[in-house]
Amino acid sequence: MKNQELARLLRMMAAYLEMKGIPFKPQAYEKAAYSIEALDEDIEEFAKKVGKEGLKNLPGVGESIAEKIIEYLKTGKIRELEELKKEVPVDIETLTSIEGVGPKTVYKLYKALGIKTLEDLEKACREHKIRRLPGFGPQSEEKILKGIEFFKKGGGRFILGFIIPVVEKLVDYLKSHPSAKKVVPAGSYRRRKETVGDIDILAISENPEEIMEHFVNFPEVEHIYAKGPAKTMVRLKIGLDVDLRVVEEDSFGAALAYFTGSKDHNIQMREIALKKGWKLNEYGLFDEKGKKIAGKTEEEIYEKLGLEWIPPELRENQGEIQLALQKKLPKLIEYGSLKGDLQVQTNWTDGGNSIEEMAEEAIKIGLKYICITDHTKSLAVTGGLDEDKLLKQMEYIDNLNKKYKGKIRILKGAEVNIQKDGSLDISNEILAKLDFVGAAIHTHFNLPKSAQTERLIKAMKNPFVDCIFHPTGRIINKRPPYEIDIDKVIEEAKKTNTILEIDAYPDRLDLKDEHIKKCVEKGVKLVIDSDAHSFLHYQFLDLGVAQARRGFATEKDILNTLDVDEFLKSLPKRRK
Ligand code: DGT
Ligand code: CA
Ligand code: CA
Ligand code: ZN
Repeated sequence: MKNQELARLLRMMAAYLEMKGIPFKPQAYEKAAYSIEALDEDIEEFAKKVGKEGLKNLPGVGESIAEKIIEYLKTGKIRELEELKKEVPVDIETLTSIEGVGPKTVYKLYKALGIKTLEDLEKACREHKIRRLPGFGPQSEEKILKGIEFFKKGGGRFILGFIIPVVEKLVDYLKSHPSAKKVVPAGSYRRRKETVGDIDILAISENPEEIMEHFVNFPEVEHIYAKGPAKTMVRLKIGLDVDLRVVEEDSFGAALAYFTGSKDHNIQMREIALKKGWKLNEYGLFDEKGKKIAGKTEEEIYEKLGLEWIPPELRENQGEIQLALQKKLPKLIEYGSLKGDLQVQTNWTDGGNSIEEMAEEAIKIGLKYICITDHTKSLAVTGGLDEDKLLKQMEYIDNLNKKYKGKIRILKGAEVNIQKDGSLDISNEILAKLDFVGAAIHTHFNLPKSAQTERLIKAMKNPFVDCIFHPTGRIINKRPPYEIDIDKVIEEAKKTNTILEIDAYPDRLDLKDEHIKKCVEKGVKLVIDSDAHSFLHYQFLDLGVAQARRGFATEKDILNTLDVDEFLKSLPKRRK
């Protein structure tokens, strides 16, 4: 599947165009990259089916980008990009992954110091060459170094939501082999961890050699590390490693439990077996005489050990084993159980689709309500709405609701920007007219911890703020969370009856699992939103559900499992 690779190239195009100071085009390339990444079918098949004109229906894709997509699918390259690369031969992708380093900075550094790679950049920082450049200083040099360290710590882990399509495709491909009896991904992928190191797949097959041969012939395989009938290891073109193991039917459950992990969970499980004088490994559960007493299914292993079966998302040794022993595991929120989405951007600001398009797709996938939450005026880069435009949008939505009556309810909302001092950039008088208000931090990420915490708390104290969006502000593999005292924030959310969001966008997943767990324990209400900037992004909602499950959340913790009227009534501090 070429989606991921193409998205990469389009992002590089965006970066080069931004470097050259070309207006608007970079944003279009970014949007197009997002669309293709989120497309749940192979771009090659999709392009064949819909043709150039059809490609233009994807958010961000116009005539010229559609042509480049077709060029890439034909030749594997984008000529214009090749030329740009020749002109400024830098590792634009890696360099711009560093927080605080944009394409224009990359260009300046290349011109002034010949910096082409991450190594060059790090060396120049350490030799204090950056601080001497005009427009830079010791502070920006420090910041770049910090960014490099953060980037390196991410250490080549892949963001779950971005690799799901290719893994699903691989699993389907393996299942299509006539000798495949069962094919199940295990490891961190099955636990739905926000990032994965590699993919571990288990299979049952009467003909291991044949299925391994089939595996290495998967078109996305780039390199074969090792190939044998029991285990084969490859690297995919996107850089992701995949292990396939063929195991006996009789020990499939034991293997699945073992390779699902986590390692810490496994160690605890083995301890429980040992205490009974038994043995647990990837082949089965064995009693004191060495007789196998379970192994075919995971369920029977947990049962024989006296535990409830534990959903994979919980297997991180975070208290799940004790609860399972007491048969007190929570009934986790189910996939597909969200009825609404409370954070949806549209082309009134930086989204790729109209309100109507967002509504119609929501209807198609079975949502009962969406809340339109465009950015507000102080976030100028997104074309944020001012009071007048918000009022206009409200009126517009009121009319649309007549059209969509019985199909979907569109709620009036906003993603209000929290300013440096914790005040909002839209007056309370206007906020009072909205159905639902989310507030979020998008600037001044570097305040000291106490000031940042106070800033967020001040916003929560506003009686018109229903929810804090993406409360910690992190971007996985790119930007660490801003410094806040999260326990204090959660406590204050409880006190002020403010909802906290689980933003399901793959590189946000913010709140993260451990914070969600704290909210659940404290009774702080949560919502799960896609943060959609395109109609294709609703599919991320289930990633948010996965994160919520990892945080022990049940249906009652997540307010958008309610019907719209119930939801509105439940808003903890609504002033009606
Ligand atoms: P990843 O790939 O870094 O995202 O994380 P995992 O959890 O997929 O880890 P991975 O791929 O190294 O191994 C897959 C599973 O195999 C892991 O979750 C638990 C099991 N496993 C691996 N090494 C050990 C070990 O030394 N002891 C035990 N008990 N289990 C292990
Ligand atoms: Ca793994
Ligand atoms: Ca592995
Ligand atoms: Zn935002």
